[in-house]
Amino acid sequence: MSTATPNPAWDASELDRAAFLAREARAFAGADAPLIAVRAPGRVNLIGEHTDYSGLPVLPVAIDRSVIIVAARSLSREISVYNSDRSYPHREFALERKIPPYATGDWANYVKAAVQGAIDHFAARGVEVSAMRGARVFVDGRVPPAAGLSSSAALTVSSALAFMAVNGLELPAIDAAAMVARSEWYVGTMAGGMDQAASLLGQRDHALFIEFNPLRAIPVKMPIDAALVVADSGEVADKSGKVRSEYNRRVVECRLAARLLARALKLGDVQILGDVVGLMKNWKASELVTALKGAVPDLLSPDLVQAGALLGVSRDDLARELLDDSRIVLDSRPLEILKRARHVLSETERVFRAVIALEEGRLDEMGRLMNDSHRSLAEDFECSTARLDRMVECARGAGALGARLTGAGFGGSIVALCRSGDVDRVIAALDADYYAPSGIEPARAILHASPGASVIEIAAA
Ligand code: NG1
Repeated sequence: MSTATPNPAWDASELDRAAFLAREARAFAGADAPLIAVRAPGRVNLIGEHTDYSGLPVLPVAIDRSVIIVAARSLSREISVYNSDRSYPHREFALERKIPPYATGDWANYVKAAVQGAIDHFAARGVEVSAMRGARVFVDGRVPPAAGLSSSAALTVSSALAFMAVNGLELPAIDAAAMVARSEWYVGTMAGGMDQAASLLGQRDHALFIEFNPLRAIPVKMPIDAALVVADSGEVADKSGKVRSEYNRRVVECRLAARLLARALKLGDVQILGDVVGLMKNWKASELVTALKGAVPDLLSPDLVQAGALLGVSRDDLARELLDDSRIVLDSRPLEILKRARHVLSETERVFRAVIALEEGRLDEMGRLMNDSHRSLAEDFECSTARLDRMVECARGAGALGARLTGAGFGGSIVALCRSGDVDRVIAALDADYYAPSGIEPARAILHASPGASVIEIAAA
């Protein structure tokens, strides 16, 4: 029998999962080995989609679907990772200053990304990798993968906390969030920091208003009669393939929009749209879009020659800065500048309005903002799909106050905001009008805002 330190953030099933993993861990590490257990939730984003990598705010909630890790410190310098889902094979890698990734798509790259992030962070503060120890790590993930619910962030956050805990390294949650924010870059996605921040800083019954540069999170109470239905389209939003190149292309388009807008407004050194918004505080999104429209064509050639000419920099310099040392490859489609900027800037205004709507309990307004967000994502950001569009229509038709795709899109899930009394109707409609005709196993649930990640100790038998 192992006893876990009580922590109200963990529900009974999560403690059971930890106890199960602890039995496996003890079989390897010995009955007396001190064990730590970590819980890190996934997240669903209410609004503020594709804004985080422009340094603009988001409004997610951490959810009651989590990754649990149990880890034992080892004397070796190997990290050995086991997954309770045996379709994710056992992996083992050595601790070193620069850890080479596995092949693209390998699940354990997220563990490597987390460990690499911690090594970089602590090495910069004088803790050398040679002083760090390896661990046996046992993972049980219950955040649906590739569904827009940040299973990857739950895995990187839990891995980072486990690695730190076995090495006696500590950080306040906000600093840990900043540390792991860039972890997905290791796997080749130029993601922003929303997912990791939500997983680390979540609070029960609250959404989180998250701002970046510097990272800051303010809890926003969810109105008592609000319920969130999350439904998976069954269309896999796989970040290791096509979705990743679409995502990274959007990142480049947004960065270009920022520089072109800064040039039009004579703003000097600007990298992301968040810089522009910060400098032009009194300007509305529509005014910024008009300024951009007056200055550049809506579409630019993908070779970056035209963009370089407009910005007065060489094509090669621009490529070096925007394409992350050629990790991003652009195909032959023209780059969309105006539409992408219009989405990001208008979405930012919606996030601020959404915070007020939630604080004032105006769920109708919140629903409208979510609907507007979906329309903008579909038309201007072009990251919705026919299935996601069908699902949001279906949820709204059955009484949801608002519904939108959540996460990067190109598949994955929708989130519908409902009054508690309407939830059953919305779920029944999704089952009857979306899942049944498409022949897809229903995958929808009512999710609750849950606490952020935490570490507990499991005492020896
Ligand atoms: P999902 O699709 O949930 O992985 C992605 C990014 C976020 C954010 C959203 C769009 C990753 C790991 N996360 O979320 O940072 O940019 O898209 O708002 O790529």
